[in-house]
Amino acid sequence: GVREDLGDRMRELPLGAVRDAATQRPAALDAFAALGGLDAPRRELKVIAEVKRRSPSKGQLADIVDPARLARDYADGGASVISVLTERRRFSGSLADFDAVRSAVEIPLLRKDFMVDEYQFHEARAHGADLVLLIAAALDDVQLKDFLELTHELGMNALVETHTEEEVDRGLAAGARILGVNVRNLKTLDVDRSVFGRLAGRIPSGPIIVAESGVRGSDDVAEYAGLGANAVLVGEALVTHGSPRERIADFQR
Ligand code: IGP
Repeated sequence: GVREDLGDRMRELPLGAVRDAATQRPAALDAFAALGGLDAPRRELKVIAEVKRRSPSKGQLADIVDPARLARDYADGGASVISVLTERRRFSGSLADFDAVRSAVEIPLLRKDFMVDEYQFHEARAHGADLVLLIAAALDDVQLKDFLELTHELGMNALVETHTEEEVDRGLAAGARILGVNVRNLKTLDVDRSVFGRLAGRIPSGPIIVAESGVRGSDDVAEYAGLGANAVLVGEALVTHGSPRERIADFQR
């Protein structure tokens, strides 16, 4: 359809044109505030619900026929932010999925992809993203700082993803306001939930702390919350569930 075409055409735009397209968009929504803002530790746990078709570890997770409908379900269930995978090769995501979700809900959206090039940040904003992913393991200190700055210049927030103590320190030094701890090792794909407590323990108060990956049910959510998570990012457990809306509500009880 039209949106798919737009997605494909946008990827072919030169940097100047995608930059212009980004400035035409209404301002980004405040994902930092949606996740509790400076008051995050005193607020109830927030859920970032992910539109995820496939994962490299498990293959196809769900046949998501209508990402817009899934996104509305997430929003109705009380998700504070929706994450949409746009990486195609390993996750079968696309900017067309992102566009479909953008036109369906009015809560902040995370463009979930491996962000390694300035182009992708303007492109994310041009598609209406409010939040982007910065994976500390994939970026050196200069890139981390520069991309964080660019993200903020574009009016967006960044989820700075970490998996080791060193990455947490680097994320903090770069000025991350939303710090994710991914309990899945992106190289081995192993999930080790104990990573969260270990890393969360060294994050000073200030940044919003997001526990990412491996949430199977409300027990995992409660455990992360008890260890200092302000939000959880959940994909598989939602897309493989018959009623994601109820599942999210469950997580927040
Ligand atoms: C969601 P899960 O186990 O609930 O499906 O995980 C999310 O954390 C995971 O998709 C993710 C990810 C990433 C995907 C975390 N960091 C980086 C791609 C790239």
